[in-house]
Amino acid sequence: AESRPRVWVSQPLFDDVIGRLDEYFDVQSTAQVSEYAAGEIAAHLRQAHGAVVTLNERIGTAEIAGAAHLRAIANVGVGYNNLDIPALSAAGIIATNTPDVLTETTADFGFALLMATARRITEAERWLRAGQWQQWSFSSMLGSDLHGSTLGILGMGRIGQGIARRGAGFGMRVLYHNRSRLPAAVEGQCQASYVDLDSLLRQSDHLLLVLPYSPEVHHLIDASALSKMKPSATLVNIARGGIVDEVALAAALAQGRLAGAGLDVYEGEPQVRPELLALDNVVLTPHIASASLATRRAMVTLAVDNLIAALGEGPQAGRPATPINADVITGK
Ligand code: 8YV
Repeated sequence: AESRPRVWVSQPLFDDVIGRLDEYFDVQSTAQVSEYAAGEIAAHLRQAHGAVVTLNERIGTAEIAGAAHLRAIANVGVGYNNLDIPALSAAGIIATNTPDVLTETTADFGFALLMATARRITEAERWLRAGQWQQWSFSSMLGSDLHGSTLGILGMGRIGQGIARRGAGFGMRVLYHNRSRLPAAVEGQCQASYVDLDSLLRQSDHLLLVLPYSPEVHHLIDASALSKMKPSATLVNIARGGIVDEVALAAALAQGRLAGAGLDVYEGEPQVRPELLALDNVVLTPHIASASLATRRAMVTLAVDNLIAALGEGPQAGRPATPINADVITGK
């Protein structure tokens, strides 16, 4: 029989969803969560026509060197800072991501992290479990309110808008900053007002980071930005760790210049800085904002459909639903 295109799946995802690739391709997948060296990724890609990857796999010039057959990479995740898009485009490789399907789940989690941080839920639970609840005290574990406060959203894409709608529902005043201002109709739907970054930092009682990572926003939230925030404010990051200078953040939290932080993402994840681990006023979760069962399944489903289409198969042949570098497809 004629040999079929080969697909590499970098991590264990959902076997039944990944199994749909078998109809068209020879699939090589792994049963174990794997951490790959660059050379190992390159070796897998050299054999492959397509790949399904996660944020754990960094793919750039070195990884695609010698990947003569590679035509498509389906990233499971909306953020794609793990991919060097210019390098993939230059090599004629289509890249796709998984927007939309994770928007509401991720916005829900942003709010969960905000509430846990503002109301000190995990801190209070640690205290209780440690047997320190000897008597009820009127003045212990006092947090800050969401209702009536100002919610700041940095990055007003799909997830940011989902968070804005939730904020309005909680009776918060919603401010946002974004590379570009949203159309008035969209601002109206989200009940959110545009402000410059400086005003966002100064006015927010609760600041959520929901912007895509790029080198331009590396350490955007540094010591100087943190110094503009209210000492009573909380900061929540569900975007990418590199947006925040964690050393400056830990110092601000330790010195009472910021009330609390909720972090789902880290500069060196899965490593978390000891300075952060040592603090009580920070809620730390392991990059799980999109991690509901239904949404994680929907992400893999979209990635699989994208790959099938990008490799010219199935009902959408040649037209993956959510390409990152659509110019590769159209040849423009
Ligand atoms: C994913 C994410 O878990 O979508 C993103 O950008 O960070 C998460 O939803 C991750 O990308 C999986 O690869």
